[in-house]
Amino acid sequence: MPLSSFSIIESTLREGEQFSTATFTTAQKLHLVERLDAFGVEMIEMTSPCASPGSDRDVRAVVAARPRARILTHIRCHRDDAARALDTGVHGLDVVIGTSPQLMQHSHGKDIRQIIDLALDVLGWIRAQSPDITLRFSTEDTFRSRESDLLRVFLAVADSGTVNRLGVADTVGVATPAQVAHMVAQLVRLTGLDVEFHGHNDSGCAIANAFAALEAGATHIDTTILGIGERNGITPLGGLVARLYTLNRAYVAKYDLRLLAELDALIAGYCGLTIPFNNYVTGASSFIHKAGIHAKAVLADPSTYEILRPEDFGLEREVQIGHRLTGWNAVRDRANVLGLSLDDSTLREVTQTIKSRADDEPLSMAQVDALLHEVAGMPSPPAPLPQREGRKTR
Ligand code: HCA
Ligand code: CU
Repeated sequence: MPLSSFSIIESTLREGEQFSTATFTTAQKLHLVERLDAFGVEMIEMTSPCASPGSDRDVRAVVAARPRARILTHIRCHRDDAARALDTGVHGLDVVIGTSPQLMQHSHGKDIRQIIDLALDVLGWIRAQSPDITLRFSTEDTFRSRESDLLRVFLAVADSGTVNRLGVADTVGVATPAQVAHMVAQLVRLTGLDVEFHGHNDSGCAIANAFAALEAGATHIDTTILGIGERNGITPLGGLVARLYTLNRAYVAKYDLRLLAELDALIAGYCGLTIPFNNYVTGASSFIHKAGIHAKAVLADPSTYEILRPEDFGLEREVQIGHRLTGWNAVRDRANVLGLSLDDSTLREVTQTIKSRADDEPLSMAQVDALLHEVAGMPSPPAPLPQREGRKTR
């Protein structure tokens, strides 16, 4: 499958609700669905209606809002759960059952033969009730499951002809990209069905694993905004977008990337979080350039040190000047922005002044501006231009 035709299953309203500080109100869910629709995700996964009365009401409210994205709900492999989920009118069911020795022992107590029988029963029943619904079957804790067990389960399900998609889930964040690629490639080759990857981030591989899945032929990737989810979460929407964008912007051209910052801020607000400084794309320092050598090159051509163009995300870059690592090119650029004409030797001198003063404490942009006005023999402006610290370039 060409990388450009994958789909995002946005699971902030399911996996994301399992994040420690996430409890979304109905209004927040509806608003988020509306913004995810504007961004352009293909599918939105919601908490099972069996979880609580409010969860049931919210799935119905979201379906009734008729978003463009397909609404899925996530259920255990049970006929009762499936019946309740079907009753909400969702467009797709994501059915999951654990296959690792740990989950077979501590979660449902079934062996592989029983898992296969149950899966065939539940999936067959769902398909009989609803010939048109999108049906996915996944194995929880795929990467601690025995490969021979997985293949037995997946092949039996694929042969039953009931499902549209198979899912592999790195439930504990233990998989490596090579393991994910191996598993996904096998399923694609053996079943020809669509394959979804869901990856936790416990060991920091969630984005790399999602990408490996896509390269191996996966058709669907689960994400959440900011990567929220159980423990430290799953593949973040913004991180996946950044990974794909840097390879080829066309892979993510179908999404409105300028809404990423709004989505991240929305979920940070809902969950009482601060967006990490090193977050993909939307971290506070994602587009700040500091050292003199970097500043010089970025001012000449931003692509020298940027693989993501901030303007494609509705953001701005910033070149910091008032610090000890500054260089005279950045200072000259700032003087030009302020409309001050200073000769090269004056600029070099004032650069040295900034460096030695900044050895004690970095200068604010207002202080840099005041110094430049002073050496130019001009009165200082009342406020720094532009407003934020640093020189923003387009
Ligand atoms: C969980 C379940 C799950 C399910 C993923 C899937 C996981 O909450 O533990 O349905 O594919 O990580 O295994 O999120
Ligand atoms: Cu999960």
